[in-house]
Order: sequence, then structure tokens, then C-alpha cells
Amino acid sequence: MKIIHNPLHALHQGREEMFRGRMVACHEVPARQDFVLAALQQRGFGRLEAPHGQEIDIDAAIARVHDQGYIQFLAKAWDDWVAMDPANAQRDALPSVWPLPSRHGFRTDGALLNFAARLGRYSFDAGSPLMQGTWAATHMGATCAVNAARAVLAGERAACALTRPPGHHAGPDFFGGYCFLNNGAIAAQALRDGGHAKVAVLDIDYHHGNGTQTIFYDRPDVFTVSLHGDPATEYPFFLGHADETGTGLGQGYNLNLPLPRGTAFNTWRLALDQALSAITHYAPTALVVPFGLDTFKDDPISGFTLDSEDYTTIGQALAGLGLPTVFTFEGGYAVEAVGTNAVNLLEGFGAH
Ligand code: SP5
Ligand code: ZN
Repeated sequence: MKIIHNPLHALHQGREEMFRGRMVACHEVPARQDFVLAALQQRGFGRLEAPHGQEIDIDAAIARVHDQGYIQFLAKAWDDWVAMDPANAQRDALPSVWPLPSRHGFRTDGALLNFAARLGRYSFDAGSPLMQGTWAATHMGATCAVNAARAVLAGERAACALTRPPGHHAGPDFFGGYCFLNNGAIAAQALRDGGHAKVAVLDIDYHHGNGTQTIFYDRPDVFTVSLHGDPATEYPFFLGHADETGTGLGQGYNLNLPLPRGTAFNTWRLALDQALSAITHYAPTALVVPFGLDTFKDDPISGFTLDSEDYTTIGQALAGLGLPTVFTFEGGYAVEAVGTNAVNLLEGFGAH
């Protein structure tokens, strides 16, 4: 398995996120990727590489998934934030005002000349600080995702985009949940564009992959499946319920398997088997697995109780599909354990 890691990830390093009326230290920290890379090296994964981007049109691949207005917003966001007030250079950008859905009469088709308005227009939470290096880190992350998809298109059994910030909460035109560009969706679309007629995305992060679901919701060519904490009680709350099955031509091509907070591996495993059966029935020729390790028992912000050895079992089960597979690194905040758990998953999958 090729591991394509993001050499610029540490340029994105948030200080604080808004949580219950106060600012708390960010959970999504650079050490997460560093621990995974170190664990991979220690356990003898030899094929670790930085991405190459020269001969690939990364911006075209990103534009297949994200709206042009959003991409332009993100690329310029830091400069615009500092232009509002030079003192902003010392702080991360966070939104604090959002438009309600249009049924409430709010409009987002105006000029949005104030950057605070654009920041709200293109986001859904105040937990995802944006800073000077966010665009460079995130853009390089998308490059990792496209490289991983390319490796699989070229015949690799599997490849992993080891990058942060994560991606699965980012939608066509919004960031949130620590995510800015949807690496898994970009990889899935690159697999489609590379000739795979049907691609499945199996999201095993603790949190529902709302961005990915939204991106592919009206399409039958990408089957999106997510196992996650029940949004009735868990972030991101407003999407991820079992009755969301797709729309239009995409009807029947989204599967959500919400599980209650406190779920242990034996139950989680049954849901995984259900997901795997549904994917087998769909009969794709390639698979994308946005993997979070925030299902781990010691994760500080999540509520499942998986153990380190369970990730080996998950990797083995995923390999059973027999599909060329792209992995993208998502959540997981028990920082030291994230390395072990990620390597267990990838080792369980095989294709060392
Ligand atoms: C990629 C990913 O896993 N994103 C998750 C975003 C979750 N954001 C909300 C986190 C709520 C933080 N709760 C802090 C609890 C401290 N005890
Ligand atoms: Zn998560």
C-alpha cells in the first residue's frame, strides 16, 4: 500500500475552537498525523511518499467536487481576514454569524462585501479555525487524495492519503467539523473520472460524513455509506439519520447506519457487516474509506468503545470486499493511540 503523506499539514494549526460558550484548545492538532507517520515507519511500512503535483491538475480535481465561489473564498480567506483588521493577523479566523436557510428569508446572493458575511456563508460551525497556512495545507491534502486515487488507477491494490486537516464534513460550498476540502470525495470523483463507473464510499469516522453525503446525494454513480454516532445526540446533529436515502437519480444510493453513543465493537461490527453487504450488492469497482479513529474508547470527543485490536479486524473485513481502495485520514483525537490504531487498520487490510 502506498502512503501519501502531506508534508505541509502543520501549516494548519488551530489554536482554539468554540465549545459550549467558551474557547477550548483545538482537538485537531498536527501531532495526529505525526503519530501515524511515526507508527507506520516503526511497523515497517516502506512506501511512504510525499505527493507529486506537477503533472496533475489538482485544481481541476478539486473543482469537480467543490463550487468555484467556495474555492475562491478559501484560497483568499486569510488575506481577506487580515485585510479586515491588521490585528487579525494574530488570531485565527472563526465565523460568528450564519444565514438561516432561505425559507426564513435570508439571502446569500448579495455581494457579501464584509468578510464576516462570507465566513458565515461558507461554514456551518465555529469549531474550525482558519489560519494563514490553512489553504496551503488543505490544498496539499487534496493533492495527496488525488495522488492516492491515481496510484489505485495505476493498479495499486490500495493507497492512503495521510493528511490533515480532515475532509468528510466539507461540502460543495462549506467548511466545518475541522474540514475544508473533502479529500475522500475528491478521491472518489477522481476514481470516477479515471474510469470506474461505480464507486462506493464507506465512512467509518465517529461523526457522520455530512459533506460527502451532500456532495453525492443526487447521484447513483457514487454510493455513500456512513457508520456513525446517532445525530440525534452527536455532532453534526443536522444530517446523518437513517431515513436519508438519496434524492432524484441518487435515490437508494445513500446509506446511514447511526449507532447510539456508547456502542461497543460487537454491535459496531454488525453495522459494518450490513454496510459491506450493501456495498457488495451495489457492485462497485473501487472503494474509498474515509477513516476516523475517533471510534476509539479513549477518544476525548466521541462515544464508541472500540479497542486498538478492533482496528485490525476492521481492516481485514474491508479487505474482504476485494476492491481497489483509497483510504483518507479523518478524525481521531486520542493522539498517541491514533498512530497504533491507524496502522492496525491498514495492516489488517494487508497490502503492506
Ligand atoms: C473530522 C472530525 O472528526 N470532526 C469532528 C468535529 C467535531 N466538532 C465538535 C466537537 C465537540 C467538542 N467537544 C469537546 C468535548 C470536550 N470534553
Ligand atoms: Zn470524527
